[in-house]
Amino acid sequence: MKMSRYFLPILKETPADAQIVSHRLMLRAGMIRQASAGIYSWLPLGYRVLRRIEQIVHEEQIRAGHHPMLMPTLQSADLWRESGRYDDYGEEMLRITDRHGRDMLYGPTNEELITDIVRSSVHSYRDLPLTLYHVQWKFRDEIRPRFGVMRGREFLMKDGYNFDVDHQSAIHSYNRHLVSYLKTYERMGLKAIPMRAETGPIGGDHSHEFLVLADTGESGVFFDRRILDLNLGRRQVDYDDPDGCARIVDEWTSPYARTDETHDAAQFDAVPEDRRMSSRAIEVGQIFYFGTKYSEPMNATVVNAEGKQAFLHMGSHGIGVSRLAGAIIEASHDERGIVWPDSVAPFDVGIVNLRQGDGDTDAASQRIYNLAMSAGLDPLYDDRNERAGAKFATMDLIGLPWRVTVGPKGIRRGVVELTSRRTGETIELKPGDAINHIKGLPNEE
Ligand code: P5A
Repeated sequence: MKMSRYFLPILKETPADAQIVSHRLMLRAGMIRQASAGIYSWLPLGYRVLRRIEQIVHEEQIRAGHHPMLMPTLQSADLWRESGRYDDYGEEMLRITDRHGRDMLYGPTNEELITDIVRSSVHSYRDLPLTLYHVQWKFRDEIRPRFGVMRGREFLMKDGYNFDVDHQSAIHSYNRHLVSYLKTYERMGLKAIPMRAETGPIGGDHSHEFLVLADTGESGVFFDRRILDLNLGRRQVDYDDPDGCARIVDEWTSPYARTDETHDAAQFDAVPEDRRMSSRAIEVGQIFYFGTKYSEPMNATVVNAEGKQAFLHMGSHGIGVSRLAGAIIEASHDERGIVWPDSVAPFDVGIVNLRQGDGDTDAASQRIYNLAMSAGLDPLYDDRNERAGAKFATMDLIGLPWRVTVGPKGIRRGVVELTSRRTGETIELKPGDAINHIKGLPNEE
């Protein structure tokens, strides 16, 4: 992408009403623009990040054996009356009446709709276990939307729903989700700690939230520092192995880790004092097991192995996809701007032409731009007629992992500068080697 043709509305001023750094940086970097309270448009740069986050979520869900699909944003109130949640959900639900006077709602979550789909076509235990999920916009009329995409009214969520024949099988589904979420957040460069949680309007009594430590987070958390050392890394997970998944879940849920809603001071005091930590944190996901809470009132059953009708055992599992864009920035920025982890960066590398209009520098910049693309990288080439300082400031603000700086002096010696956004380290390399370095490949001969 060439910056002269891109839509990147960078703000010079720091927006006065943005209280936290991720909100400020997303506005300044031209990632989002507020449409109305708690509702945002995703501009091209922000949309790239959102799509990359979504892609990681899809890959890890599919790896865990879950099936992507897409349900609508608007739902009929009738299904919610069946489950009994239409009245319970309260003012957070946006209720709409269509031209025929039918009650509709903008989905805040999809337990009812998916239960209706499954009950109409799954009738035997042989069709189970089954987990379906989608990534879709939700609406919750939050009383106090704030912090940009962190607490929006309209927000993008991955929500998945498991259907199992009994409790034991449903617990494996729960564990599979917990492990796949650990993997998902790790791939985004985040340390998200699973913590025992309350269940609120979703229901059930078995739930974990995933929390990313950040001073600006809305949750208070208490945990044993040991949990920070845990890492899945390259460990291969067999999602069809209930014992293997349960062992990983045990490993992550044994150290003390609770939000202020479930905190137990006596148990926390049993953790050695030098390991006791408390902090603020951002909730980036939550998983639930709620047994037959929806299947009973909605009469969703299958014939089990004994030939009897049995209510489906269910759980639901959510990742805050749009919130993650903000959470990643909270976890990874400096005084100059965003520092994207490679896996979610909107472009892989920024190319800065120090002397736009100079024949040789233009040609060299164009060459390295082509080279990056043929190497499978996604480059953003700053080909505008701007001062070097302004170009560097823009690149630092939008936080691409690498910057290649092309100037007339270097070109005469056949080299460009490669700078890491994270470490600030700069090295001189031949253009081809700069691209190899970004790709983690050795230099050419
Ligand atoms: C699980 C999936 C549910 O709704 N039903 C379907 C269950 N869970 S949840 O915890 O309420 O939401 C899942 C995740 O969505 C994000 N989230 C939000 N993100 C931005 N703005 C909001 N107002 C908002 N509300 C929830 C969170 O990351 C949450 O963990």
